[in-house]
Amino acid sequence: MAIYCIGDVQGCYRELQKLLDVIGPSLKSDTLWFVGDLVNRGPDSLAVLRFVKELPRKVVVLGNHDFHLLALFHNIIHPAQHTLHEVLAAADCAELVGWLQRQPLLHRDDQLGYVLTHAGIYPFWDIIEAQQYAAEVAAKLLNGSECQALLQHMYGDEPTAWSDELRGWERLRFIINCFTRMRFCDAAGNLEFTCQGPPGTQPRGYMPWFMVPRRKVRDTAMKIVFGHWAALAGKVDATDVFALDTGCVWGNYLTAMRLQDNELFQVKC
Ligand SMILES: [Mn+2]
Repeated sequence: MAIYCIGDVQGCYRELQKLLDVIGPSLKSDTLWFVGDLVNRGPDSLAVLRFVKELPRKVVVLGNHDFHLLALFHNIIHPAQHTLHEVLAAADCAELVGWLQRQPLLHRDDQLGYVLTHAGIYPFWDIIEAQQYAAEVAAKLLNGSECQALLQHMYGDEPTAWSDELRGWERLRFIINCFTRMRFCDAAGNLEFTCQGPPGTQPRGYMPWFMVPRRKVRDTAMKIVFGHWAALAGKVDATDVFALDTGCVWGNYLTAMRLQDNELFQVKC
């Protein structure tokens, strides 16, 4: 009854199947966790969605590309080009998107001592706060008209820092940005969204979110598994966070980690 946590799949269905061949999990008794960004950019988002949705034992958290699919489906955005046409044209699209929309932004397993989110946990939130804020967004996604409005208002980089006073769309936008887009943060809690490179390429004063001094969820019994940041290539200077996006969609690797012993499994794109 192992738990395998799998990095950003982004429509790379073939690599996902190869990875499962390498791991050899029992899909009936082992559990698969996905760090989010199941879809977009890769060649077969539809097959990934259908496969993961039907898994008997899985946990999925939402990533920015999953939100992108929700926004496309709900006619919020109309980009000139995107890679989700096949999903949107599928006969079971509404069912797949409806399922995706019911997935959380954070999953916590106390027994194993892991918390799963797409981009990480904002360094100035403790685990209780993080869970509460993730739940605020999830509640909106579950409600038809509020979901529509949320998707309309979620785009943007502002506000850059958290405040308990934040209300309305600003509050929810910041929460979504933390859980799905965060990489660099400064000591005052401002997020920086323009830099997508590895540590060292960010503007002065910023650091990876997991290196912020006095990060609240740190060195506790709760370790953080996340994806989103392919440029890290799985490397972090911290013993309590695990970066699983190894850039499969960019021609690199799809990675899984067995949570019980931190053993890594990888397949090349
Ligand atoms: Mn992402």
